[in-house]
Amino acid sequence: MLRIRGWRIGGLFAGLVFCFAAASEGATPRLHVEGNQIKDPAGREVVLRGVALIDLGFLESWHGGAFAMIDRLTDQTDTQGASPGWYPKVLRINITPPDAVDYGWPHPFDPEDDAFYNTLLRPVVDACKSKDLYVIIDWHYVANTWDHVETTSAFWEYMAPRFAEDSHVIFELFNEPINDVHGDWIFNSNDTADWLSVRQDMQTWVDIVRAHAPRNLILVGGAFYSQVIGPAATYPVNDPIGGGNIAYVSHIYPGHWCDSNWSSSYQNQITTCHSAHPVVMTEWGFSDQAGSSTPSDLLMGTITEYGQPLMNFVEGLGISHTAWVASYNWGPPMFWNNWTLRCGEGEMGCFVKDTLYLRREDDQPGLLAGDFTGEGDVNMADLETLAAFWLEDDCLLTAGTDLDGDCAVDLYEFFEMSQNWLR
Ligand SMILES: [Ca+2]
Ligand SMILES: [Ca+2]
Ligand SMILES: [Ca+2]
Repeated sequence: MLRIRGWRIGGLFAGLVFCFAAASEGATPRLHVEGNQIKDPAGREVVLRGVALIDLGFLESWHGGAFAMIDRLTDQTDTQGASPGWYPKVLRINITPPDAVDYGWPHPFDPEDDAFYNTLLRPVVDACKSKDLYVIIDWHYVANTWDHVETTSAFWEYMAPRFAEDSHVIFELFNEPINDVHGDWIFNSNDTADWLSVRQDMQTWVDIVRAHAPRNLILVGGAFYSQVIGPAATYPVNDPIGGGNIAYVSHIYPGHWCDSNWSSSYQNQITTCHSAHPVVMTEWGFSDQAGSSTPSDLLMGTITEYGQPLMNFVEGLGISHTAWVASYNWGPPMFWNNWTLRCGEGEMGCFVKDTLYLRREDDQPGLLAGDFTGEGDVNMADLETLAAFWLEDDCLLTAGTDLDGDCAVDLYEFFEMSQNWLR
């Protein structure tokens, strides 16, 4: 009788151990800003690397499906290119505002209707969590911020409370502001005025987010399609509750990087901002056939001229990045229309996959000692886990809780946990 009971208890505990072990491996703890770096709860510098998706509703209904795409981009048996599998750490989810497209796309966001959230966005965000991925929720306007204050405020009023408890969710407030206030392009004395007009509206949205979600990392785009971010070094957005967990967004394409007259000016915007704040490059990408899918040479580039030197530049600064875009007909595309990767000197698909693989173990977030539940915090839930295994010394049972490899959960683990209590 006792043995049977012991078995049952053992089975129950073994199940718990599996649960905790899985949580520990799925390490997407909360990230925060210190100086110009993004850090994990233990204070380690973090660089997130990944891929940007097209509009979520479009992807789900017209582009092969969102979950199929997530599976494709995390397939560790995909041997295309020079790498044995996919290793992104972040996916950027484009949510295109309904009023930004001149005809309806499927699954539009509507603050009065929870269908988009319940049936698509929340399941996708949870699927990413289960795959150990951070998610950037990208409100994807390409516009003057002042034309879209109301809809953008409504979006963040809706999203911030719903994802406040998700340690793996990052908010990108407004993809590409334009805000060329004086109509004089950029790299002149009015750059600051352009940025300050962006900042005014970004401040509105930061304040909204922080009223509901005090701890999620926020990404703020710059003026002129997220290329003018230098003035943010001197005139940052204010975090109304302190903490300042705000990074600035840069988008750099071949037309910027390879422009012999202006390349250094674009780079200066990044290095100037980065001297004070973290920068995240949420879009970069290229194809030497870009002209066939887009009307502009902005996207025309190669690995040698653009892809590799750009990656060297951002990695040298510790800038996180997501490649645009996981598609076959949004550009520049990573795929052919049979979902094989575009590869070679003039294509980005294999280059992105191989870059993610090479860097897969660099600058990765980890858990705090004592965060047995893997959420990024050390609190009552972890104490309950510790108590459940207290003085247990069976290695099989304590695998997710024992910190010093002696199989026992005892004062050592209690002390380690107490050092990080409520961090
Ligand atoms: Ca201007
Ligand atoms: Ca925890
Ligand atoms: Ca131990």
